[in-house]
Amino acid sequence: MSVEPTRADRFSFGLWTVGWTAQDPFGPATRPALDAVEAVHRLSDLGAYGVTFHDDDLFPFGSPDAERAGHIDRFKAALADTGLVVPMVTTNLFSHPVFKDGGFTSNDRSVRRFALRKVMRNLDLAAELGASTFVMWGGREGSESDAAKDVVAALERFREAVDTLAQYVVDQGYGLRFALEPKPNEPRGDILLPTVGHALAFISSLEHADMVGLNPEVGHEQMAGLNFVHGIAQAMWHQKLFHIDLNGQRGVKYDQDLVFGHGDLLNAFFLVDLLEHGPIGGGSAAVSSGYDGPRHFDYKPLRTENADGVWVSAAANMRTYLILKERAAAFRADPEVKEALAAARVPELAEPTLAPGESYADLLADKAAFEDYDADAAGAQGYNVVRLNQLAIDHVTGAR
Ligand SMILES: [Mn+2]
Repeated sequence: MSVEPTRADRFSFGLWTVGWTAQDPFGPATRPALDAVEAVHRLSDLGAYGVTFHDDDLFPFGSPDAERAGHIDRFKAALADTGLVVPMVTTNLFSHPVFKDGGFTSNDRSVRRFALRKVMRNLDLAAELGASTFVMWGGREGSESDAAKDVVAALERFREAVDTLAQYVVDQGYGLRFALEPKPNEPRGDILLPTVGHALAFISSLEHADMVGLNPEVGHEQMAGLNFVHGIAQAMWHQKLFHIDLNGQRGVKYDQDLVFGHGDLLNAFFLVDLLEHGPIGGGSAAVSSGYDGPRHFDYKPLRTENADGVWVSAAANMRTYLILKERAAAFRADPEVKEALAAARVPELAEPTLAPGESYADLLADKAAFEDYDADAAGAQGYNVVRLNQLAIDHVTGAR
């Protein structure tokens, strides 16, 4: 088994991940700032294929045009030197105090107009760098008081923003799609579009719904106590898994941004299995295969680590993914797993409940389906789930 990452694995990292200097609400930075050019070279050396960024990661907020251009030129040169690509770009609408009540949904209309302009400028840069995905994480779009935010009006303004920006992308001829990133809370007490499900419903209301999908993050769903594998499966079923943020989280608490797999390892295993192999029981006509986008890590190196530890943690994300990928392949190939899947009736769920051409009238006429059905016998059967789950644990732990 090879757990050495290559470009073919399509691993990417945000500049803000390895570049996090580890200041938190209780203490200052524990590491020096990291230059974007060094980050590109180190990530390339470790086997990544791509790098992503917020505008403010690359040039400080409010940089004069000439300084901004200088930062972009240095970054482009590093990309050219290494061959790294920029699959995704995003805009910081959360750090500067101007955004403390939100960007697209600030109560102050002038802030909303400024936010749209900041994103449009960054869409130009994203297109210039060849990105295909533009992520929108609305970290400040929310409130701490139900008196201070008209949520219905805020959703209307959010929709106005996404519709306006999508029209801009269409008119400019940019090859970009948008990916909304749900999060339930932090930094706001409550954030709009808090989960994958909320965001999917919001997308269905958009003028350019076809251009807008999701960038779900492992920890963000798990902060809400939700099963990330279920969320990803539903996003895939809606054809809305445009991008993904991989990391680790241990239960319902603050956003930990741990290394991928360093939180809920079993959920990470089934996530990699789904992304690599598609639905375990065969899925549906709409979704029978996996995810072909970048494997993007959005994590924070622990505050305990020094600069060397940053690169150990970056490598750990990719190593964990590749180990789980190998374990998932072994799980799928194991004849005993195939037999256990059949015993648990998993593939049977892919079979339509009505036969081809069968109508509800035919179902009503089928006495075996109801009048003569032995519900007690069906209720007495076992579904053999524990044996199947233990086989997964045996594979994850290397016992098989
Ligand atoms: Mn996070």
